[in-house]
Amino acid sequence: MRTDFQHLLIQQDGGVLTITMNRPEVLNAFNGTMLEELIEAVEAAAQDGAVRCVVLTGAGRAFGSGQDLRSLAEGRSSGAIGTVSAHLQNYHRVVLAIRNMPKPVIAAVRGVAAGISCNIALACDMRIAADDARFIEAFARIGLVPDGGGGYFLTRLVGVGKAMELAMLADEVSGPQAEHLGLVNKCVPSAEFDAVVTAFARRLANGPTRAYGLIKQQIYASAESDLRSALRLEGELQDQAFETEDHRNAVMAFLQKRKPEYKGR
Ligand code: LHQ
Repeated sequence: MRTDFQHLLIQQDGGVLTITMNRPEVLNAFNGTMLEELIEAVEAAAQDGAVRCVVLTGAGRAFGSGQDLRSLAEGRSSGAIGTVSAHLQNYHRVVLAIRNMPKPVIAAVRGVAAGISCNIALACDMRIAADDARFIEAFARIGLVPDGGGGYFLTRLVGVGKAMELAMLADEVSGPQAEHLGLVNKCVPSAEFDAVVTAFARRLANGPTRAYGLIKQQIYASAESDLRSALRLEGELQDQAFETEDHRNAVMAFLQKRKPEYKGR
């Protein structure tokens, strides 16, 4: 995939692809270019067989501060941004590309994750926060509703009552509070953040990638279906997992009392 983006840094280390949103002077707020580049990078990562885990993060002291409000105001007055729902479709492409990608996507959040940046973190499969993280559903502060899938993700991650509070009051949630609420998988001291994210991502990148893709389908479909449908889907997905090289090799490794090595096939 190409790496010469204007507002993204791309780094590949083994099977781990790190995408860093890079407009630190505005806490990585989204302008049109960064949004288009993120769509391209996430969609390319999904297609790239050498990528087995994606880490999404921000440069500098933040994950992201949401829509760039200056470029929104300019786009509105010039007519470049028409209806907001049309503009949102680009964000929806990012959200759907993350969810549909058949491999794990982790958000690594240090500092602020506000507005639609917060909700893009919630769209990822898992989240690791530093203890200086600040999650803010900032929308109501400017008279808007959570977008980028916020209403959907919040209700599923923290339940209806807490989702309502976070969306209406738009108060900051710290890293430790986010861990307590189930908004993130873990919160770690800032000094250990990079090492923990790297170890977590490497572990996923060295795992049974095909099974991980099927697990994503299973977990997300099961969150919205009845037991009978979930059991039917489980059978279909297990048929696919059962035929993978990683499954066969892992069973052999178990029987021969050695550690399995997953090739992602
Ligand atoms: C920014 C931004 C920013 C521009 C910090 N834009 N410059 C809505 C409508 C339409 C379509 C799509 O979707 C959306 C979704 C949304 O995301 S709506 C929500 C948009 N985001 C916000 O409302 C958050 C605005 N920012 C803030 O409230 C604060 O900056 C936070 C709480 C994020 C961080 O506060 P601090 O740590 O105190 O940093 P700061 O405010 O000093 O910001 C640092 C710089 O970044 C500053 O620029 P300056 O030149 O003064 O150093 C800010 O102006 C700039 N910045 N967020 N979204």
